[in-house]
Amino acid sequence: MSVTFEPDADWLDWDHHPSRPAFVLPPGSVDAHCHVFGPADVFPYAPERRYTPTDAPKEQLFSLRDFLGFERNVIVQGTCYGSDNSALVDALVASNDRARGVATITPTVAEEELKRLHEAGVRAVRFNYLKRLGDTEPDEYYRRIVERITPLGWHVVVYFEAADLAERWDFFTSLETTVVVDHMGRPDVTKDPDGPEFAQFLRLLDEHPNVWSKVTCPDRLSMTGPPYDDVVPFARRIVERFPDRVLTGTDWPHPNLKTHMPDDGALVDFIPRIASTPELQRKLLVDNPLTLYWREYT
Ligand code: 0GY
Repeated sequence: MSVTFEPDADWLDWDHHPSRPAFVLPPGSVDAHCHVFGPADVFPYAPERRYTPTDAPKEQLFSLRDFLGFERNVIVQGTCYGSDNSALVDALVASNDRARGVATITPTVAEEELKRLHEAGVRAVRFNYLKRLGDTEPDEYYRRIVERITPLGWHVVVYFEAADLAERWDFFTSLETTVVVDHMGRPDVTKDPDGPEFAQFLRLLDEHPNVWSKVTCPDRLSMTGPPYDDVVPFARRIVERFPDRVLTGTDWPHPNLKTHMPDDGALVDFIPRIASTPELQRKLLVDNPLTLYWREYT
């Protein structure tokens, strides 16, 4: 029996006509945070999902990659798929080695399945701590997953709100794998980038050389809207202080946005505002993602 999926009534669809960016991405640039959704009739969403998106299939992702001037993608399993990584694996396999993946798994995942994910190009797992996206499990649950992935050389991606960092600090800092934080730990950008809240996040990276940050999603964090001036000082501080531990990406197709849908071309033009020299840009867009996701090329 096939199930049909209606996108949420307030769902904002992705921009089918992005502008061509003025910034020319350096050769080998990686869009290190994006998703694939659907087609829903081929890759059905998880019953426990918190949202139902519009289709955003791999063909569209790859054509956006080419249009914007990226060469590769890191595709992150969306929470609407739970731990069914089928759409992700399908996209990785179709990418001709030009995409790697961040999966969601459970501690009891079969060894064969882990092997299949690795062969398809998965190199990390993601732990989501945003309550609006799903239930959070006890630390022990995530530790069991870490035990499963460590032999494969995978790393951990964590997604949390700034207000939750203090509570999660001990767990995050106990991890021995590389730990990549999504979207700068979602700072409140109305606060002072030199104030105590953001200082706590900077301290996480200062004290723990295995912690990296994505400087993604100005559109999610901004209170002022495009061109996201209020996010620049936060992202810039991270890029300048930790140039070898930062990643960026489009976040296409931008799930769960409520105020506006960003223009992916404008998001590319945001990059030179936070990485102001060719060297910082090369590290952010090429060297760092290759180190984490295409280690064999570096
Ligand atoms: C993002 C952010 C969000 C959603 C997801 O997996 C997801 O469902 O990542 C969000 O709603 O903030 O990184 O795409």
